[in-house]
Amino acid sequence: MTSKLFDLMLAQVIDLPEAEKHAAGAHYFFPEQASEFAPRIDNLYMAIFWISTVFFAVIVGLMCYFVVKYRRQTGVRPLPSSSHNTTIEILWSVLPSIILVWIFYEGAAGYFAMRIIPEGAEEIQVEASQFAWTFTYPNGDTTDSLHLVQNRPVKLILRSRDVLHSFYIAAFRQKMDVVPGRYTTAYIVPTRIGKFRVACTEYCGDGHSIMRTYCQVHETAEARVKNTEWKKELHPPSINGQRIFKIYCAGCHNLNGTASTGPALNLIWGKTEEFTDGNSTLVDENYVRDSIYDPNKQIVKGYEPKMPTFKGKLNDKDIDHLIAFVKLKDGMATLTEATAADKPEGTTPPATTPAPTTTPPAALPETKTGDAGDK
Ligand code: HEC
Ligand SMILES: [Cu+2]
Repeated sequence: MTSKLFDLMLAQVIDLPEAEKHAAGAHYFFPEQASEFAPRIDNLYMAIFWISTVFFAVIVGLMCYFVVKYRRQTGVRPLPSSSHNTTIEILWSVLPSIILVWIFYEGAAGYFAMRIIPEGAEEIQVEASQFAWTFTYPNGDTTDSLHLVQNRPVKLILRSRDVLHSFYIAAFRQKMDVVPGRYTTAYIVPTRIGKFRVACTEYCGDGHSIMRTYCQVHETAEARVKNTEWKKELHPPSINGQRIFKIYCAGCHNLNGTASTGPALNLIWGKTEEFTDGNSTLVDENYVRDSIYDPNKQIVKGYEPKMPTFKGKLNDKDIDHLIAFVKLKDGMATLTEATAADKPEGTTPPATTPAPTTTPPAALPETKTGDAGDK
């Protein structure tokens, strides 16, 4: 029993990707700095650490010194303590304020740099489940370890299949909750080639400690294509989304900019949508998901609450696919398998046997076109 436990612990240590062992650029507090944000975060951390250390030493040092120097002694009469010293009071208010404002500024600016994700970042879907990670790339292929390209910005779109997890790559200083029922996002610019450990940092069940994998950063996109074990997917998510759209949504939504029972879906991505209750929201992954599962929570201005919920009919994956389709905006109307396969990266070589275009999406029940809406 004990030896088994010991073996298990040993396995956890030995199992480390090689990067963690050589850890070039690692600091005695931190693992290697492998992303654009890492130096900034570490520098702020060290600055706060040293500011605290210096103040601690000065304050506690002086205190000890004074305790000894001004201890009660026979024959010495205590002086009345001075009630006021403007210079000192201004100094000890202004100086710490400047330091605190600087710490706040650095923290806020660093936070925004990580949260405001520039357009054009490669989008990778991350699915957490007890107790594994699945990564889906823009062409639909998946892997169970994360594969990135050096210096290429990535937007991770995370969701959970079951309970709360947390996605953590220490070498990138990136950590994000993965919450069931919604999407969260994280932004990474990997700067070093190598393998880095990925862990779940939210206790998620008895297999929590084995919920780990690695992230490999490749030198070029070509190297990534070649050196990664892909689980091939026949179609990119947008093509799957298009099929679901034709079956369930086309009865009420156009793709040519004109309103039908519902708004034209090619116009919505990235726009700020106004609702009948006077609120408004940016159309992002979570908004589209909510619109499909809980359509009557907020009604788009100018429309009636006629959309049925698709809870139970469409699963998380279907929603991912629909979102990929909606993101094409005006490309929605003209999407064909040929245009979808036209990936800049060419992460998948064209399938040798083209799929028959009539195959229904595997995740969906057999449904006749048009029976979803009741107009
Ligand atoms: C029975 C008709 C009907 C069907 C079927 C339908 N919708 Fe809707 N949808 C609407 C209406 C009406 C609205 C506007 C009112 C509202 O906000 O619910 C809407 C709103 C939306 C919105 C918000 C649009 C915006 O401008 O902010 C999205 C996204 C959406 N639908 C997606 C879908 C998807 C995806 C499907 C297929 C899975 C679908 N709808 C199926 C009628 C429908
Ligand atoms: Cu987990």
